[in-house]
Amino acid sequence: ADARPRVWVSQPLFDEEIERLGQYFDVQATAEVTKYSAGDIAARLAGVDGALITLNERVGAAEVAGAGGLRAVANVGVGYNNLDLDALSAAGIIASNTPDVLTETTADLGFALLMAAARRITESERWLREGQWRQWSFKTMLGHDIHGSTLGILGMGRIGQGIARRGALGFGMKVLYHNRSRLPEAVEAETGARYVGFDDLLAQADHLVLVLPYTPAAHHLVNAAALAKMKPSATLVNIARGGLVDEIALADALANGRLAAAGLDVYEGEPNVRPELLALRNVVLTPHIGSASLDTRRGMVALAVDNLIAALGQGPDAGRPPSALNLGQIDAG
Ligand code: 8YV
Repeated sequence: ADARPRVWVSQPLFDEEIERLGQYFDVQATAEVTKYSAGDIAARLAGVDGALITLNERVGAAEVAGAGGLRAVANVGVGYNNLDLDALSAAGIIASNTPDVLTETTADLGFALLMAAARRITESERWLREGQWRQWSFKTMLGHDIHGSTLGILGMGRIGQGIARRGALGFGMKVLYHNRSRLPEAVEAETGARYVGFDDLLAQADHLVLVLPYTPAAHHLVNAAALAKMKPSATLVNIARGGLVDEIALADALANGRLAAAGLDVYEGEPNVRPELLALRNVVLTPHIGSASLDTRRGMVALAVDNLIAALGQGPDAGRPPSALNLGQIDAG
C-alpha cells in the first residue's frame, strides 16, 4: 500500500505536471474529459487528501461531507465560483486558485473580442464565406471605432487593469472603470483609468468589458435596465462569467438595435449557448477560451500543482503558503 497522500485530478491536464504530482502523491489521474455529477465528485473526494479541479467541478458542503481526509482543493483557474469557500473553510480544507499567470492572456482575449465585435470581424468573414461579397460598397460592414473611444471596465482587478493598459496605452482610449472599491491613485495613473459610478460607466462607455467575479449578488448585473442605459452604438464584452448578464435581455437588445454588438466568451448554461444568441450576427461567440494559450494553461496547471504540494506539506514547497483563498478562515481542528 502507498502511504503517500492521495490526490485526484479531475480532468486530463499536462502529462509532465501529472508526473510532478507523482513525485509526492499517489495520483488518481483522469484520462478523458469527464462530466461529473455532484455524487461522482463526492465519491472521488471521499478517497483522497487533495484534489486538482477545474471550473466544471463544483465543490461545496455536499461534496465534502463524506471527505474526512480531504485537506486541499486546488482550482485550476482564477475564478472560483465553483467552490463554496465557507463550506471548505468549515471543513478545514485549504482552497487555492491560479491568479496572475493568466492575467495578460485573458486581457488579450478581452481585447480581441472587443475588436472583433466593434469592427464586425467574424460577421464579415461569415458574409464573405457565404459568397455575399459580390461587389465592394462604401457601406459594407461599417463598425465602430476602438481608438480614441471610451472604454468602460466593470471589475478592476488584475485582468481589468491589463485591459485598461491596452486601451489607454495602445489605442489612445479614454478609460473609465467601476469596481467595489476605488483603486489607489498611483494604479489609476499607471493604468490610465478613471473611477466612475456604475450608471455613469454604462452611459459613457463606447465599449464595456465585464471582468468582475461572479457572486450571487452580481447575478444578472447587466440586465434589461442596465442595457437600456448603454449607448445603442456600444459593444459589450463578457470574459468573466455568464451569470453576470441576462442573456435574453442582451439578445433582445442586440436584435432590436439597442446595442450594436457583443463579444462573449462565457455563458450562463455553458457549454450550452442560447439559440437566441446563436441566431444573431452581431455577437462574437467563443467557447470560454480566455486563458487558453498553451503557455498560460501550462502556467496555470503548474501553479495549481505547486499549490497542492504546498498545501499538503510536501517537497520543496512545503511550508510555502499556497495561493490560498481561505487560509485565514480555516479553524484549525
Ligand atoms: C479557466 C477561467 O479556463 O480562470 C478562470 O476563471 O474561467 C478560465 O481561465 C477555467 O477556470 C479552468 O478551470
